[in-house]
Amino acid sequence: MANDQYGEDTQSGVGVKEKLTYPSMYKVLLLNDDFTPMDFVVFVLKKFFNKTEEEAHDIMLKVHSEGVGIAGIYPFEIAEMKSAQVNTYAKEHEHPLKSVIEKE
Ligand code: TYC
Repeated sequence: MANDQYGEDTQSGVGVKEKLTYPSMYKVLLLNDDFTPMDFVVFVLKKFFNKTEEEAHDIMLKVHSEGVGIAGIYPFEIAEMKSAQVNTYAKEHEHPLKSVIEKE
């Protein structure tokens, strides 16, 4: 075995096809409903998706008028966690706000 200056094996990888892929990304979507207060949706977008007041307000209005909108786009585990956090938080506050994830 031949090692380079970093102690890495430089020989036995011969013939092994190296393939690096990027993680698939998932959209975290917010769904409209008739009852969740607009201020609560804006608060959620700031709290869980690090949006500014203005960004959060724009997204909330888009969801309100079009039925669905993108809160953020993340690798699967992160998207799943944020979506679950929103659903748990909304439930705790007795609002019907729902989030789902969708492969980009
Ligand atoms: N439609 C709600 C209302 O009129 C506001 C709202 C916006 C609810 C976005 C959910 O994801 C949502 N109070």
